[in-house]
Amino acid sequence: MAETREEGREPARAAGEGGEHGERGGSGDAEKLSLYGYPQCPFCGLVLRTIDSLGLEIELRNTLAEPEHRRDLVEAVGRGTVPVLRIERGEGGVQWLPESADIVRYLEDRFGRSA
Ligand SMILES: N[C@@H](CCC(=O)N[C@@H](CS)C(=O)NCC(=O)O)C(=O)O
Repeated sequence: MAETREEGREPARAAGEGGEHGERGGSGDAEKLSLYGYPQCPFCGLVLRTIDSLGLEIELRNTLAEPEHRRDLVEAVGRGTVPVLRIERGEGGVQWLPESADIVRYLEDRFGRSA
């Protein structure tokens, strides 16, 4: 599993607010997910296909087209390599998950049919 970064606590927000993916699966722990990357990146493509096949709606924060998204990513993770999944938990913690294979595994474990 790739190293992940935890931010300090942030105010909790309702699942689904702002068009990002919200809670699914009935676990009760609302999460807001956003993907930092861009469609032309093959590793991002792997993640985007997984998102599609699982029928999820996760906001893509395009780090190529939107400099502020790349700036936020570098600030949080220390580098601009994508994809990175930003997981904002209902209780206020934020986790940044890099590495396409780890992101795919996380999404399949969390939202796959057997989840
Ligand atoms: N092992 C990484 C590789 C990711 C990767 O190489 N991403 C490229 C774009 S496809 C990138 O961000 N390169 C620019 C950089 O590393 O700053 C993964 O599977 O996610």
